[in-house]
Amino acid sequence: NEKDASGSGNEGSAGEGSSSDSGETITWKMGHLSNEDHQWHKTAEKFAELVDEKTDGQLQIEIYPNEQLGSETEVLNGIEAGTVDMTISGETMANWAPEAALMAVPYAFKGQDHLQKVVEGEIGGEIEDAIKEGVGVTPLYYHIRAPRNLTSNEPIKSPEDLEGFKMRVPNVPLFMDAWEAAGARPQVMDFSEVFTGLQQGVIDGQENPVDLIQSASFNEVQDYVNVTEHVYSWIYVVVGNEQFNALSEDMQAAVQEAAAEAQAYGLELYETETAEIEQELKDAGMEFVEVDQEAFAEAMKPAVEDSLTEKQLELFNKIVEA
Ligand code: 2Q2
Repeated sequence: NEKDASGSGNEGSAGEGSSSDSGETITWKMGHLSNEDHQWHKTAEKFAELVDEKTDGQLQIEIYPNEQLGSETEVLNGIEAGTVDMTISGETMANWAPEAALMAVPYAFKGQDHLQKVVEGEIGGEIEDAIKEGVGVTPLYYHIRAPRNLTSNEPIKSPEDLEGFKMRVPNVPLFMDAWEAAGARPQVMDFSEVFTGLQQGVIDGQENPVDLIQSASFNEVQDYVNVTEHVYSWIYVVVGNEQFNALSEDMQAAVQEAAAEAQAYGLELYETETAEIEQELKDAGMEFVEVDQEAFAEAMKPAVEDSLTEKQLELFNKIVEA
């Protein structure tokens, strides 16, 4: 956790200052981890277009895919330092806002409908507030995500098959705990390093939704998608609070309008593309393996309960009951 409390200003930011009424152009730099063909990138491009239109060109958004501006954690730190303005982030933000862990608790959501109800409801609002305060960024819109699945070069059907299995997880403490409890040997690694890690045998596997498996070409170095569906989650597109608050009210409204439209566009892509991606991964030679999901859920449960603080557990129970 590299982020400290020293709130540096917006100096040196890609955003060229706060005088948004003077007709000056402001530029926001956005760094994220997927490739250019991924739904997050295409949606971000749509968002940039809409923002350009709705602000008469006064706010420009430059998008850098593939962790070109650094890992998810580095970019979050960069937003605070003012060297970058926007990113796409979810449960990694739990390192600054514990409530964000609830976005991706293993086996907490019963599926997409349950998830959507939570995001759109009171609990989602609570998590957004916590992110604003703890991370210093404002969620603009979100993407629903396909469930996370474990990839490997040997089929993994139950937790017993995880013995000695070295795997990568993102910078999310709960994921470390959950996979350790299930019997694997997890380690934190930046997304852009995972392909090489798999190729060189530093790790045996990783876990992600099908779209990111495709985005990072993991099919070239992994044979199996074990359908653990251990995490249903969503992810936010965020901008630094300072950058957002520096805009005039009109421009803020324009950004929010663009964000709502981008979100609808992203959902459409998610709904049309997810099954296609699964088929493309199969065509590329990946085998989808049915697993004992109950056994994984059971194995991870104690870690989930131990790892969550009392406050997080409260929110967790609200989610389960939603
Ligand atoms: O595996 C990853 O790196 C991505 O799926 C995401 O970054 C991950 O879900 C979280 O770190 C999101 O905050």
